[in-house]
Amino acid sequence: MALLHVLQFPDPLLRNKAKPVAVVDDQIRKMVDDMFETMYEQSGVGLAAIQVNIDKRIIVMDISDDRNQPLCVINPEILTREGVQYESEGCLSFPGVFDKVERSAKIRLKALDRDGQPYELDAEGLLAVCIQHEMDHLDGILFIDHLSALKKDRARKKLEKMRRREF
Ligand code: GNR
Ligand code: NI
Repeated sequence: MALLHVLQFPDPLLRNKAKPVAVVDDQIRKMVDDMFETMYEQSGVGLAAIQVNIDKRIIVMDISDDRNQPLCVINPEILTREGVQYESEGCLSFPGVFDKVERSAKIRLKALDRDGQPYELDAEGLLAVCIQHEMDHLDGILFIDHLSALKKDRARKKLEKMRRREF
C-alpha cells in the first residue's frame, strides 16, 4: 500500500471530472486500498479519487468512531433524495475551513463495491452528507462552491493566512 498526496485548493486538478470505472480489477483495488490508507492517515471520513489526482469515480469512506467500517463506493448514483439538512462540513483539500452546506437529508445510493458487485444503500445524517460531498468532488465541485460569495471569500482568505503562517 502507499500514501497518496492530497491536492489542496486552489489546485486546478480538483476541478477535473472523474470518469466511470469500466472494470473493477486489481489495479482499481490497489487504488482503493491506497485511498483508504491515505484517508485513515489524514483522519478524514471520506476521500474522493479526484483529491489524489485519479480521475475515476471512486470514493472511500468511514464515518465510524472506531475507524473500522470502510465503505468503498465506485460509480455512485443517487437513486432518490428526501428532505434537506444543513450540517457543518470540512474538506481535506481545505484544511481549517468549516461551514454549513445544504444537502439532501436522506438518499438512496447505488454503487459498486471493491469486488465490482452492485449494491444499494440508504443513508442519512453524516453518511448522506459525506456521500454528497464526495460525489461533488467527482464532478469537480468543492463544498465552498455551495457557500455565498462572502463566505467563499472568507474561506479563501483564511486558507491564505494559514499558508503564510506555515512558510
Ligand atoms: O474528513 C472529512 N470530514 C467531513 C466532515 C463533514 C462533511 C464532509 C466531510 S468529508 C472530509 C474529507 C474530505 O475532504 N473528503 O472529500
Ligand atoms: Ni472533500
